[in-house]
Amino acid sequence: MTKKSNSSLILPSEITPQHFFENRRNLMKVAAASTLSASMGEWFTRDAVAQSVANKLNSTPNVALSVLEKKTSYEDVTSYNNFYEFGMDKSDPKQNVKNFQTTPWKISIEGLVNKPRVFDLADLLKLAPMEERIYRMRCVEGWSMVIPWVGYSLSNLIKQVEPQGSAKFVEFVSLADKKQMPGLGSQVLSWPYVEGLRLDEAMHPLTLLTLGLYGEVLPKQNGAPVRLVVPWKYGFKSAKSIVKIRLVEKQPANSWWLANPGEYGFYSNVNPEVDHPRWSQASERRIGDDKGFFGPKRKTLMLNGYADQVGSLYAGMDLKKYF
Ligand SMILES: Nc1nc2c(c(=O)[nH]1)N[C@H]1C(S)=C(S)[C@@H](COP(=O)(O)O)O[C@H]1N2
Ligand SMILES: [Mo]
Repeated sequence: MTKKSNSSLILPSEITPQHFFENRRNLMKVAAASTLSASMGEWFTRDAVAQSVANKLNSTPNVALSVLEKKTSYEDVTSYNNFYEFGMDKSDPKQNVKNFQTTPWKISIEGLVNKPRVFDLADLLKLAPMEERIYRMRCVEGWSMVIPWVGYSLSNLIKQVEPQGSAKFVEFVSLADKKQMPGLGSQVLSWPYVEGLRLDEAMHPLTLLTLGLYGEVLPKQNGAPVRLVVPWKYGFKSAKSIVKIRLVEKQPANSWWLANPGEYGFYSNVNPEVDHPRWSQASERRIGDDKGFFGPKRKTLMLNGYADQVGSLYAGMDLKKYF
């Protein structure tokens, strides 16, 4: 297999942030199309270089925890988003995050822990070695992507605060700031956006505290500056722009379950055998590859293809009941 056909073998140092080249190309076009002198064009280009270096987030590939599938393009990953705080259309988040302030940022870890603590972004960046992990992502709506995330196992963070024996679940709370988030005016979900995991799910190595993608810090529309990624569950479990993590005894009431408990269960494990009440979950459309609404789809895999790694978390559970 050549390097080209197996994209997961590309080192992060070899990954060129597409947007940089996009920007560069666009700037060159602007420079060429207008009456700008060549030196003016170079000046703009240098600005784009400085910007791309500032956004860079170094990491080491974790090949063992990555899938060997073609990655979804940077363009699709960053322009086809669900982030209801910024609107309900897939294109809304990218358009509406412009004034979203993601630095400085604080995240409080509290609840049933011995050492509650507020971490700022600098603390998170040095808490554990940054890894690149290419994960398959599946939205409950029936589409999927393959995304090279950057971060480390959430367990690194949880261990820092020393969970107490009574802690059984973990609650994740996203920012809710009406001044910055135009979508909060909508009643589709109760705000702030809340998600939850069982403590053993949260401690599983695959559960990623995510700070970047494609070798750069998270774009705002993807949940900057820090989000969760849980690849064997439907996308909505992967809460964005998290400000609080609470260890609790009882199963949290997550926003989607509150909105419609019959349609969105607490577990929300990807499962082709358990349909959503209004549509089948047996197949999916890979964004960028399975073209068109009536085009071909691919089979959805049990636990999104992560059954070998996480299946034991659900041993003996009826997954139709605990959907
Ligand atoms: N706070 C918050 N987190 C969220 C959402 C949201 O609306 N608000 N949408 C979820 C859904 S439905 C999906 S599919 C993923 C999309 O993540 P991505 O845009 O980075 O692909 O984010 C999840 N996390
Ligand atoms: Mo989703």
